[in-house]
Amino acid sequence: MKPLLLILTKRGLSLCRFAGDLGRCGNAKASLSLNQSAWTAQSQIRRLSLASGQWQDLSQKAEIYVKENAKLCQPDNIHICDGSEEENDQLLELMRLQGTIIPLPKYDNCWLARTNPADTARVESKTFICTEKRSDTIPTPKKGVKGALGNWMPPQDMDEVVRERFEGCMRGRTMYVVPFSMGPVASPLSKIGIELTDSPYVVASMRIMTRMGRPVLAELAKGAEFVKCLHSVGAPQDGRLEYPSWPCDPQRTVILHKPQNDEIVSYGSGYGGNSLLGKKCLALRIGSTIAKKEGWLAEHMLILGITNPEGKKRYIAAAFPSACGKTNLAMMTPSLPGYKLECVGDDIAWMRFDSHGQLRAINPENGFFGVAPGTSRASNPIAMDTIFRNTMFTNVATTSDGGVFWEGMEKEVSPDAEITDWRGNKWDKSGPAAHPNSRFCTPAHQCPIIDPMWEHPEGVPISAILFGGRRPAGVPLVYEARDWKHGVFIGASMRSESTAAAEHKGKTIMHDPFAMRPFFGYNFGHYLDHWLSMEKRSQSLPKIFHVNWFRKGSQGEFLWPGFGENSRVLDWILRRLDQEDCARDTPIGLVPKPGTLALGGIEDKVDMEQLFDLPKGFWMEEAEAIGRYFEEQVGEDLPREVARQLEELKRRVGDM
Ligand code: OXD
Ligand code: MN
Repeated sequence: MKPLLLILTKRGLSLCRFAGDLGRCGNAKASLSLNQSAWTAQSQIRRLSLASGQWQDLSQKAEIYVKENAKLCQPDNIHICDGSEEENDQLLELMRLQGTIIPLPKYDNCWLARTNPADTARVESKTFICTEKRSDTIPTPKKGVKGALGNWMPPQDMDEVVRERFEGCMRGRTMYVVPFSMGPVASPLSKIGIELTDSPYVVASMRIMTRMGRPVLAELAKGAEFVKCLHSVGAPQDGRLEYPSWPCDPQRTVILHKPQNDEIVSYGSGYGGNSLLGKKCLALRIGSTIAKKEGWLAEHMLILGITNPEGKKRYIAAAFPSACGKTNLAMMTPSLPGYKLECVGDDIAWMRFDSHGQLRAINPENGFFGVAPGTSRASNPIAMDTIFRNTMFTNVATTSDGGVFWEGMEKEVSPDAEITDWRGNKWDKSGPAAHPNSRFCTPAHQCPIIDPMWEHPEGVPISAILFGGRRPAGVPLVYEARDWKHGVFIGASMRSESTAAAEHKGKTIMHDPFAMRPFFGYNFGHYLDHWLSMEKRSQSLPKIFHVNWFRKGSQGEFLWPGFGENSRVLDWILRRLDQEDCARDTPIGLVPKPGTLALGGIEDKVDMEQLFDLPKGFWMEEAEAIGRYFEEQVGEDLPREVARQLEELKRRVGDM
């Protein structure tokens, strides 16, 4: 019989068999609670023993997957997660004892995790797609140019990388088996995954971000296919954990995807984008390869519903690069009277045409993993009403009254409160209090404006698609694509100022086509073909627009107030969907005719001329930069139609 541990959870005393995890952690207090060597010896004998759940809970295929990987990783225990509240309480308590999380007593069931400072973002340079042929994964860049559209690894190298890192990597730890569904359980648009992980933080976060546990086990028992997701936070080769409460192995971190087998393997990082494998890895990288095969779209897009003052409701999907305000737009409070906005999702959209040719979207996620800094009552009051219950915060700062703090919350904390920075030190103001990529991980159903259709198994009908980014110069507030092909070109040409969501340093304008550059599961040229092919699937394609809330004036000031005022732009877009004659043609697309953007009340604050100015020099350079990017990065894989669109743009700009 395994040693049992009594753990005090918010539901009282509870029995726990997670002792192995406590043994592995460096928290002296926790380590005292068991005799580690006795435990390890015992675990050698009981390899593959279940600490929680039963083998019958898994389908035969799932059981084989778990056992094969348990043999490889050699955990002390296996725990099949049922997703219950009791299980969650025990995991939270375990993490509290390990020092991985601390409670935030100001709120209800909210926690803060502080990571190893070397593990705070997605690591794009260590993220690979494994296919036999390189050209299935990435276009061939021009000679002498480094490819920037993903990384490729041949399958045999992947096997070696996995063996090197995973053999015995879970010794002294529990392997959690996390059955999860991306999308409502049993929806025809949803996909199931099983994540094997040695991180209780990942389990607790997956419970928020996905539908996890019993209902998914029931689907598996019916024989449902699943995406295989193996994750370990790992440990450095010398075994020494610099931050025992946040084990990881930044030197050897690697995130691998094998689309041929619907398989994901992630080692060395506990940070969400690298470790919550349902999100970027499944829903976007593997998702996009499945979508290509099955004829649909897996996209880095928010989904919102907007009802105009006449009561007509439409749904819009929008692709912006990471940390460019997707969550803010998805939860926007419209400043225009009579408008109502509801949120379906803030990061990912799975979209397919139904039998009537209507594009329909689901949000495959179950929670929001939002960037905290910049979120405030002023910028996103709805998010602030969502996140102070049942939330896992990561790398935010704390206040002496038991709450959280980040840049943007200055007016929302007591002036007497002392602030502890994201590393756990008294904040000396020499750097940011919260890490710029600090996050909240919070259940979507808590959002006060969650759309009544957000879990509808068939998805919501999409009428418009928006592309956008942070463009301080040259790019107008809004413009409309001439048609679908032009819209695909606009998506392919997207550029944006870099942000803190990934490991980039400094601010530069980066190409980020479709906001998918870090998330393509296959060759971007083939992805463009796939988008172009959608034209064959429907007579009533959504209209495509480009928006830019971030244009700046000569003094560096934003020219557009943004946030709730963006409803004025959505209003114009909806009127375009209703065929209103409120657009005029320009070389880059259709922009609002003078006087047609609803500016009532803010006329004095915005300079429409500057906002919609199209400097010829800028657009010549922009077209050149896009052309160079296509030539250097996409080469022969660039669809002819996209090249033609670029030539058209150059011609029109040349005639300006
Ligand atoms: C995210 C990202 O975490 O895009 O959503 O980086
Ligand atoms: Mn994202």
